[in-house]
Amino acid sequence: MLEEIGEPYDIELLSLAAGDQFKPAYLAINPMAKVPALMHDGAIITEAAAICTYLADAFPQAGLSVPIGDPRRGAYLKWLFFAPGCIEPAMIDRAAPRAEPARRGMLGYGDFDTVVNVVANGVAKGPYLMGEQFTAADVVLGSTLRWGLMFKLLPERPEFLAYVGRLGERPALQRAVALDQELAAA
Ligand SMILES: N[C@@H](CCC(=O)N[C@@H](CS)C(=O)NCC(=O)O)C(=O)O
Repeated sequence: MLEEIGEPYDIELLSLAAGDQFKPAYLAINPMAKVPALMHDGAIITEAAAICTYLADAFPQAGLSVPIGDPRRGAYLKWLFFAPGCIEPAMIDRAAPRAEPARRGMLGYGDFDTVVNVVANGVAKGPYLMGEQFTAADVVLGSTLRWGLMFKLLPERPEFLAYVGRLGERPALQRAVALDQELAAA
């Protein structure tokens, strides 16, 4: 998301393996002991989807938001919430099933197959969730799909593969992946 915004930023790395996320200095930033966290203009924002929504609104010149008043805003917000609210819990429940399965009505995401079908329909037409406009919703949902496919938590639906293929052509994502690899190797 930061590479898509194109403004300068600093990264502060934590070692999750060493438990940096549980140290008081970081718990003061995010009491959930989870990364990522963003600091901007003195404000701290946590939760990846909230961070991306915030950045898209804070830097409108990047064109990654669908602004208030635009009739497409509702669909944009739906996709931003859909990844952490439906896709991620559906994948995790599939990977680590409950001893006693929950009724469909108890699960906010309903059921895995419906989630997969709805997302596949959402990305099928493309090139992006909102059509020609690439938005923060693609950063959030696209990251979730890339992660789910990488760990084989999602089926390799042709719609998913085509969509993440399009995302992979974006120079910002290529820069971010290269930076991740550089940081991981350091
Ligand atoms: N709800 C959080 C979840 C973030 C998350 O799962 N972060 C993982 C790394 S990808 C983490 O911090 N794991 C460290 C731990 O749980 O100790 C978000 O969407 O930002």
